[in-house]
Amino acid sequence: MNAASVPFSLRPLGTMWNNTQRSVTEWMRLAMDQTVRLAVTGLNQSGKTVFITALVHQLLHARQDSGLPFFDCVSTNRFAGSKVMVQPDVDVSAFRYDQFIRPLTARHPTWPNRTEELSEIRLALRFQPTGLIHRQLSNVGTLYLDIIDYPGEWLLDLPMLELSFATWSEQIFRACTEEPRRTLSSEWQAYLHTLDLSAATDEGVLRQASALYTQFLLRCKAEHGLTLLQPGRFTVPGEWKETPLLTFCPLPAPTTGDPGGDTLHGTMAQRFEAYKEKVVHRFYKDHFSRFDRQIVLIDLLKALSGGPDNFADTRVALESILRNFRYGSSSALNRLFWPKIDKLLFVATKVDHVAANQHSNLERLLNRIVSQPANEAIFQGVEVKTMALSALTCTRTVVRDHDGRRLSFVQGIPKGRNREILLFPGEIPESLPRPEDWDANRFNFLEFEPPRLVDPEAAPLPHIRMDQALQFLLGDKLT
Ligand SMILES: Nc1nc2c(ncn2[C@@H]2O[C@H](COP(=O)(O)OP(=O)(O)O)[C@@H](O)[C@H]2O)c(=O)[nH]1
Ligand SMILES: [Mg+2]
Repeated sequence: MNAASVPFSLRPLGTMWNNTQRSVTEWMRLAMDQTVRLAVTGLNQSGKTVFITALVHQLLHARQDSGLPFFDCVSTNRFAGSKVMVQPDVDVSAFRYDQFIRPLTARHPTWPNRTEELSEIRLALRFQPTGLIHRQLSNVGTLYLDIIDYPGEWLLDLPMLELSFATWSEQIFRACTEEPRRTLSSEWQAYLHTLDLSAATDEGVLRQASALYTQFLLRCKAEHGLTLLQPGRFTVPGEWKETPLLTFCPLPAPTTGDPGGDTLHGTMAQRFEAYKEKVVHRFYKDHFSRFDRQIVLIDLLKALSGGPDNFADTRVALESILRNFRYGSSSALNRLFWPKIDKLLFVATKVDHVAANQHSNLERLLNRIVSQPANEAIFQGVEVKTMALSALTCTRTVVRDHDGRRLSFVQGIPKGRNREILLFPGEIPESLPRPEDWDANRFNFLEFEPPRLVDPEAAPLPHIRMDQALQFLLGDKLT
């Protein structure tokens, strides 16, 4: 007769105790398993998809000798492996790790396709705990890591929550008095001038006005690389594409008082409010408020290459995004956001575009740009770090003598070519660029093709400081 078939009351006392003890231990172990919801945000093309893909690849291939010396759990040989699990939310798109890693690790590697929606992936990380209590309960701990990828453009909508339709419209028209917005918005503005805003609502007119406004935003983005574009869903619509929620645009103040409900003006104002409530507010409630940790990716090199106007626009857009991290205690948004976030990491991405001796300057420039929101977050008790990293390193730094000077070059395959070249990418200012820096046309950082990896299954992806990012984001949960 085996133990399982012995009636409970007849089992030897020792077995009962063992079983009871095991189930309590198991229960406590389960209670100690933790989940971290890591939100990855950044403007379009800042490197989110590549970062998450590379991070998952690192975690799936992490071993003691895998080139993550600053990721303690791995370098001290306590990491027992990880696995992609079923994601927790059934109503969110899956982050398609398999689809993204395949082109990156192919024989002729290419960058993954663009993604423009919210998606998530869950990993289970197994590790040997160091804490005495934890170790007594179990030899293995599990950390569930949920990574959420979402477009930073959607964060640009947050300030709209606190604006009326009239104030928001005013802000947009003010921005359109300056170039290049003035020229790009002319067709949309000319159309508005033909309209009687107090006329009865006409869905066709609403659609045409919002289509012209959307076209204006898309041209700002495509032709000038501008990022401060509201509403964020007009350029990155996600699930709301072609719904009435995205069928409105800013309007001038009516000249004859409030034109009332069922007029063009009234309907646009109602849609603006509906957009705030159903799109923006819902996003914050369903997702934003549930994040534990946040990483903000910033492509500062692209912003520098874009010239002074582009750089200024990126800064304003970033400030707008980062304002989410500094709402005072009286704000409703503060209550949505602050209760949970305990770590915030600002990252300058694609640092492999420049030589190794420029990394510290890039980090200083990043520090300068995010200093205010970083300080606010620190004041609110959040642990904040800034770093320059590359999720997938595509170049090597090569030091050569040139005209009697020792210069640092980078060697890699520029985007669109198929042969390596050696180039001098120039220097990064350690603080905000001065007018003479712009005049000298100093910033023109090339993009590169992904590296050709010999055996991506055997070796983890080449990176710069991903281990430090992992340590900051997860290290304390893996002890
Ligand atoms: N050299 C280099 N380029 C990168 C890296 N990460 C992203 N990129 C480039 O940036 C582009 C946009 O990256 P992606 O992750 O799709 O941006 P997302 O729009 O924020 O998801 C890619 O197609 C690459 O050209 C990196 O670590 N190193
Ligand atoms: Mg993406």
